[in-house]
Amino acid sequence: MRDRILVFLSERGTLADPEAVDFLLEQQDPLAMADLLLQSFRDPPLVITLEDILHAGMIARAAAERAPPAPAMETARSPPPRPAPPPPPVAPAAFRGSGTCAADVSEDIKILKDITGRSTCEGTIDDFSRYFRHRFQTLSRLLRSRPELAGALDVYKAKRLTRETRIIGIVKDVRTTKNGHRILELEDETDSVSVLVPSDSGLGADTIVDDEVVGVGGFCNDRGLFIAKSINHPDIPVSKAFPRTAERVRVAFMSDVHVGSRTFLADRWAKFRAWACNGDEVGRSLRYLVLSGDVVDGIGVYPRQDEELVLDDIYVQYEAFAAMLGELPDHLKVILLPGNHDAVRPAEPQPALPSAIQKLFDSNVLFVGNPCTLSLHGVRILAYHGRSLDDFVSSLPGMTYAKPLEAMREMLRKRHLAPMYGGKTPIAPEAEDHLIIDAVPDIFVTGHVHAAAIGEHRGVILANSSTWQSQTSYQKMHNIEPMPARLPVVDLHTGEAILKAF
Ligand code: D5M
Ligand code: FE
Ligand code: ZN
Repeated sequence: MRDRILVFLSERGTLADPEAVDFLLEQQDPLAMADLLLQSFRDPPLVITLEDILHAGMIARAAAERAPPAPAMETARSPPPRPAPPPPPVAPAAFRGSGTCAADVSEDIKILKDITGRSTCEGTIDDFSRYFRHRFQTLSRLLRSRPELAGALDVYKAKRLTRETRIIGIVKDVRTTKNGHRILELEDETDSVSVLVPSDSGLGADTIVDDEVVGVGGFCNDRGLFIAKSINHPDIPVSKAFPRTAERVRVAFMSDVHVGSRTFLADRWAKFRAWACNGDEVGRSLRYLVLSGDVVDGIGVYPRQDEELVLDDIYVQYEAFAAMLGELPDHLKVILLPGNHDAVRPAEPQPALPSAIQKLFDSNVLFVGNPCTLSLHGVRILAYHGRSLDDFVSSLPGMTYAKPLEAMREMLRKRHLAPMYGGKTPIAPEAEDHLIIDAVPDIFVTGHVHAAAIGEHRGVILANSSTWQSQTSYQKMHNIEPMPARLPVVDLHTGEAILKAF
């Protein structure tokens, strides 16, 4: 059946990634579902992802809700309207096999990378130049290890040659000319050069943002302009396999609980608590809960926030959240990182919450910084609140708050969580750039945008971890539609991911 689906799609000019095919295979009639799915796209993507399927389901549902009731009788001449395709289910809601009882499995957590206790920066000019030097050196080393960029030259040298060469640099500026060509200002430690990415070069779809490190192949023309023929991002070079754990326990990802806000969804949380305490086999197999920031709404985070708070004391907010976590089963280990609403410096990397707040919680909660790389039974998890998603959405056409996985894929391609400096994401110029994705994670999770999605990029499982807050007045003003009370859960044995709704 897998082959039949692939042939069916390729005959219609598209492909599907393995997760999307798995999803279709789980449906009652996979080919009919694939057909409906293709009908739902105005422009089918080159490769259909699981996220595309979930998105198509949401659109179909919204359209069905908006559709006027069907007329009682059709006139003889008008053809009957085509029935709207039934929406595919929102996401796989169940694992294929059953899990181990979490209470029987001992904890295995290693913190692999975290700024907490190691911050050195004071924000001086020296700090900034050292920070960017570290970013350039680390990512250019990664790029240089790719066969496409072997023998890359210094910019100073490449500018003085007319033959084809390869260079690596940090993008200081990117702009589009009125003819649709793009011009990058590329800089390394020796010199800088203007790079022309011609509109007809086939590189039009390549996403380039300020301050990322890229490799470019091409040649310098007689006016000193470097004409690009190829562009390389560090990316995840080859699709990787998931490292199976011996025990079949699961990890859930949550963020943006926003306790203290009027819009916190207490009823949905109660459903989650009931499920975690005496729910199904997935609930019983849940060993870890990674909380990726914005656990409380905070104080003074945005103008006139006090009008939207029911708890206006930061300690009372954390106390309330600590009590909520205290009601979850003892065998559920919580790993908590801060977000932009939490009581710690907003500049990233953010250290763990201060001890005055930590002591409000019981010992089942492990406090880490944002971002944090940790290992659970050998499975490497990169958790990041996701503030830079704002910068991706505001600077790249095609990126939306509803589809955060696209921006997350760009982060992996650029091997950086927040490449754009000086946007909405405040960055502290630490001695090392902690926002570089140096080791390849097995699971990459973000929150912040209050969406809910699971997907994949070159073998890395992606998740965006929803929210427990309904639409705020700010989000209403900006047309941001949240997807609250969803819980991505990943099986650490198989790497399967599901999205549970409450
Ligand atoms: O962010 C929740 C969502 O709302 C996220 O998609 C960003 C958006 N948001 C919130 N405040 C702002 C501002 N000031 N600018 C741009 N986008 C914003 P949260 O961090 O939970 O408030
Ligand atoms: Fe949030
Ligand atoms: Zn946030």
